[in-house]
Amino acid sequence: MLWVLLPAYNEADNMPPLLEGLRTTLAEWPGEAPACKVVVVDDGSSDDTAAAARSVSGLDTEVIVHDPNQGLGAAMRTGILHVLEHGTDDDLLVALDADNTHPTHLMPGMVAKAEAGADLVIASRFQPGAEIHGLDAFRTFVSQAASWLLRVLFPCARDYTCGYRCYRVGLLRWGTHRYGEHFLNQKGFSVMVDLLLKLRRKARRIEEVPLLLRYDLKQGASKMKVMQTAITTLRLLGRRFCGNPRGP
Ligand SMILES: Nc1nc2c(ncn2[C@@H]2O[C@H](COP(=O)(O)OP(=O)(O)O)[C@@H](O)[C@H]2O)c(=O)[nH]1
Ligand SMILES: [Mg+2]
Repeated sequence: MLWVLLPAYNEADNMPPLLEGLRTTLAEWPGEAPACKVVVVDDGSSDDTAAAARSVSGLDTEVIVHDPNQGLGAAMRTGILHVLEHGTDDDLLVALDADNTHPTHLMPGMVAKAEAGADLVIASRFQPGAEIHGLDAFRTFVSQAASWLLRVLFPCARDYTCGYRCYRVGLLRWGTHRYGEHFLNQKGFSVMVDLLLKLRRKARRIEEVPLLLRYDLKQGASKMKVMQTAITTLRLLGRRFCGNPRGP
């Protein structure tokens, strides 16, 4: 089973083209397409995100609606715990942004790497062949700086912050056993870095594929508050680097 997790906050405009793209990707999957369930975690959006997600036919889509705006980390937590409850350890979970900037046609390549033995596959902006369209210079610099810093402190990947990843469900289940209530305890965007730093302790193989980032297709503004995310993430790295791998 392939689970596709979409954390979404006010993505009504982006959801239909994204899900239509996913439907096409599944129809054109090389070889036999995996059975696929889509889980949208709508963070109590003030637009029609949930209705937009349900409007696309031909997919097995479940929409979980949160109380308004609990944050990206809370949405990832809800979605991952849902998959752990209903999925098996051999299933794969692909998480990606719901803003239609992460092309679904990268999924077959990511899934193929996972099926060949990778525990975690990252769609990476820093892998040769990656293309970035429409991201401003400041955001590009911040993600580049994060990559440099994290590669020095915790070498295990090149792109630590991109949300487009394929996880083996068994690896996520290990995370819940190892970290208990502290697994998935970040409320905001730092969830991505935190999840990778935690899972790297168990993942035997973390691999990356070149990301095609279509920021030019995004409708609406980014939900990320760059300075707040940078500060939260730096504080998190400080705690992790000073030897508190499990803690809050
Ligand atoms: N559920 C939920 N999703 C969020 C929240 N903030 C952002 N997201 C989603 O997280 C993903 C990343 O946010 P996005 O605006 O694309 O950030 P950017 O790609 O870094 O500019 C998108 O799918 C958003 O809809 C939130 O507070 N709750
Ligand atoms: Mg995005």
